Amino acid sequence: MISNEVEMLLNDPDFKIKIVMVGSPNSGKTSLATRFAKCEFDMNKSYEHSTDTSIQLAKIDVNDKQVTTEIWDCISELGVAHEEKRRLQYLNTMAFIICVSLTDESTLEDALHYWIPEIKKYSPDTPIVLCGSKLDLVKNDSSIGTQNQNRYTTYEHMVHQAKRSKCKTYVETTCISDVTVVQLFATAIQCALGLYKDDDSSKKCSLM
Ligand SMILES: Nc1nc2c(ncn2[C@@H]2O[C@H](COP(=O)(O)OP(=O)(O)OP(=O)(O)O)[C@@H](O)[C@H]2O)c(=O)[nH]1
Ligand SMILES: [Mg+2]
Repeated sequence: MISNEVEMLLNDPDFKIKIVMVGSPNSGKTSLATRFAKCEFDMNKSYEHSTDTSIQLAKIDVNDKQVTTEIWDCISELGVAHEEKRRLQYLNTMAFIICVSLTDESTLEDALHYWIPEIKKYSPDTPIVLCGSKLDLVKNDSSIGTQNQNRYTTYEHMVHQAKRSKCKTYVETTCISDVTVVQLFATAIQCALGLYKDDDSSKKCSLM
């Protein structure tokens, strides 16, 4: 059920949903944002580190109303000066996505010990979605992609880590197709609008 408050927001033509993505270098932020906003992903393109925060826009339908989502893809450098820049970029964020690469355990360590604490420090009440990226590159029960590496962590362990760190939920993604990427952003948007429930009832709101 959508509250009157959310209904009013959705009726406001200037309303934008601000989603901020953070995570360590090479954790897949830019690829996910671009896949969602532009439906583009080139697996053969070599990795290019983002040297500045960028914003991509995507139009989505929430309960038959078209709303703009702003996806902020934040710089991943650590250190005081970069944290200070990000602190300002976090203002008015409605939901965070923290990216962790399923091929690189250090990105999970960084999420637990750096990114989650940074967000909790500056935006303690804003919902966080923990995202495990590059699912196609790891061995999994499902049959997505090339799966040439072993996972360093199970899905269940990641769900546990997300709960323990007070993230709203955990979603696994691969940019090789739209499905999981749409699921990630749909979840983040539901969290942003206060519509996410950790059970089937959140699916009563129609999104996309
Ligand atoms: N196979 C595969 N490769 C991916 C996926 N997502 C990202 N990559 C690759 O991983 C590398 C890093 O992805 P980016 O999206 O640039 O990572 P980032 O988090 O923006 O990195 P920084 O800008 O350095 O913070 C790129 O070479 C991507 O092509 C995925 O789902 N599957
Ligand atoms: Mg990037």
